[in-house]
Amino acid sequence: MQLALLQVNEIVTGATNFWLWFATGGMTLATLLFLYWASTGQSHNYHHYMAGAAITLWAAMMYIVMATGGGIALITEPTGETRIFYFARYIDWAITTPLLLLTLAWVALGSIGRNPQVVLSLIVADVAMILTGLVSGATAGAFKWFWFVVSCIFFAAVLYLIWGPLQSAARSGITAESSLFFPLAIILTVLWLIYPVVFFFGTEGIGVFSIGVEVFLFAVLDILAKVGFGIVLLGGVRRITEQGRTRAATA
Ligand code: RET
Repeated sequence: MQLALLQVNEIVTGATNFWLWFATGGMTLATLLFLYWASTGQSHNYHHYMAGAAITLWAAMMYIVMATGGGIALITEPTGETRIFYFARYIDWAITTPLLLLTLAWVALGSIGRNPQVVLSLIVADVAMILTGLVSGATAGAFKWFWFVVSCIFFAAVLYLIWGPLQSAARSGITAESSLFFPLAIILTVLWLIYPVVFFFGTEGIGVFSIGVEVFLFAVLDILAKVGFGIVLLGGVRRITEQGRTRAATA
């Protein structure tokens, strides 16, 4: 146990820590940017900006937890090997992924009230995906694969709801922002599909990647999936409002 703790200290103070602080900085800067956009943007876009800022703020807090050595559990595998498990990630994702889906649903539907069943199903399937993923990562031994498969099934349900009902709502063009749906849904789908791959090859899975590589990959993915996605969404919403205003002024 003592040895395991010493090893943990050594691993967590190297490049791993750099990437955890890097992500903290990226998320904090993005929060400031989104809040600035909220204060200078049109009030009817306020919910988009505030959701964007809430997502990056929550992620920044969870990254601080991890960068300061918290949010870790040591899992001892049946082989006797001990691995570090960053459960704080899942506290991040359990809050931020439903919010990301909510922003996509707003773009497609305008308001949740237009199709509350789809939004609720999306959020339930998504939270179930994250929580069963957490159980998978925290499980020692082969049974973790059972939870991995369950999590993937919930993920398939999330993708089905995005590309089924949300897509058809976006196609009918009920919202001014519906043209943003396709780029956003594609970015989201591509990036989100990489998460289970990193998990599979990482320390929770078959262990091809070291903890350092895994922390780096999740940091890059988290920044793209929250900050990159947020910039495309909020920049798009801003542009569409400007175009609407110019059109109104010249009409
Ligand atoms: C896990 C492992 C188990 C199987 C599946 C997973 C999917 C995770 C996803 C996470 C997305 C996170 C985002 C975070 C922040 O922006 C839990 C890795 C399917 C899709 C987008």
